[in-house]
Amino acid sequence: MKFALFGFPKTGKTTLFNLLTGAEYEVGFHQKKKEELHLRTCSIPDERLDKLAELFPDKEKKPATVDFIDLAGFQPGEIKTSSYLAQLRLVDGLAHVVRGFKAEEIPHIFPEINPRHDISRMEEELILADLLSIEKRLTKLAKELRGKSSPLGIREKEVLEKAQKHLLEGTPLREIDFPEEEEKWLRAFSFLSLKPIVQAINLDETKLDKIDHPEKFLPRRGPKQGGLAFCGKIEYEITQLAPAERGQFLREYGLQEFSIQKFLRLSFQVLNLIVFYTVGKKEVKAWTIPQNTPAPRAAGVIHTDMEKGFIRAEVIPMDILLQVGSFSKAREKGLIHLHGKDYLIQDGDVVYFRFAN
Ligand SMILES: Nc1nc2c(ncn2[C@@H]2O[C@H](COP(=O)(O)OP(=O)(O)O)[C@@H](O)[C@H]2O)c(=O)[nH]1
Ligand SMILES: [Mg+2]
Repeated sequence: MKFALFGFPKTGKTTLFNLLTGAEYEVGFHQKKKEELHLRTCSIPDERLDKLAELFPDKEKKPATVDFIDLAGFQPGEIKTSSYLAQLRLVDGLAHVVRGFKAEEIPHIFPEINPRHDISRMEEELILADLLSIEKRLTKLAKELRGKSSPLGIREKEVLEKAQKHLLEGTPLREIDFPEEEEKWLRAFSFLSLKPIVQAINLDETKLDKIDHPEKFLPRRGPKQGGLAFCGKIEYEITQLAPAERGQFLREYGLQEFSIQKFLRLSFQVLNLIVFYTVGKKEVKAWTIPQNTPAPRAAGVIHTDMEKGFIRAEVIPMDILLQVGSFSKAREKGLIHLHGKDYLIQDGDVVYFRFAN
């Protein structure tokens, strides 16, 4: 799973990146080259994995991970430039960092501090980038289709025109319930407004009472989208304390959680993710996949060969395995089930994939 932190300049992108990943990049500093980015991989804390790993003390515990990238800020109208587009297209989810704090010495690009306005403005940017991609592709398609009969080309044109219509009405593609066949066409273009998005609002320290109600700052609500409010300044101060003291200070500010905890929960929601587990020769591992992933595709997350040569999946739900305490007991009791290629992996499944090389 990979998320890009992006947004207008001086909104707290690098501040949030540091809070989420434990990195210590300099903030308030303008990345000079647009291509320059920060990248960090974080382990996802997982109590079920901890329990599973206790059953296999000689194996290494490998949590699922999330990659974060932190991009340079961009001015309105700038997102279309290729260096941003290429980076944003690569990720599974977008995290729009939104300016909610006031500070005279840190000018904001818009006259007011208004998260709703800035979120709408950013949606327009994503929509505009997608419209440009569609226009380009339609122009090329028109040439390709001239004088030829290509059912696939015609279908592509229809799907793109449908998407274009929604975009022209100002609707991000993630809000449209496309049939699977159309969504497949669209996914191939990595449209920005189709990607799940978290809007992370960097609140003023005077607005801490709003931190549990990020939805108040969202101009629209929809699927594959969610809000998170944080206060970069205060959370940064807390991270400067000794680890043992941090929880207490967080609560003294009336805060329940660190941003990473909220972010991970929200990212699972907007990407519609579940976790499955594998127990290999040396490692006990957690993997994230979208809900309703068929077994072969889940195997492909581990290795493409396992997807190609998929034979069957041996599956036991985690809570049952923990109850009986070992694979051999589970096998004796007939609790491990064999599933074929149509089986949809469930959250908490412990899976052994049989495959042919
Ligand atoms: N007052 C205040 N300043 C902040 C907050 N979050 C970030 N800043 C400051 O805003 C400036 C820009 O932050 P940075 O994380 O580099 O923003 P970026 O340009 O979006 O990456 C820095 O000087 C930060 O210290 C906040 O919650 N409150
Ligand atoms: Mg930055």
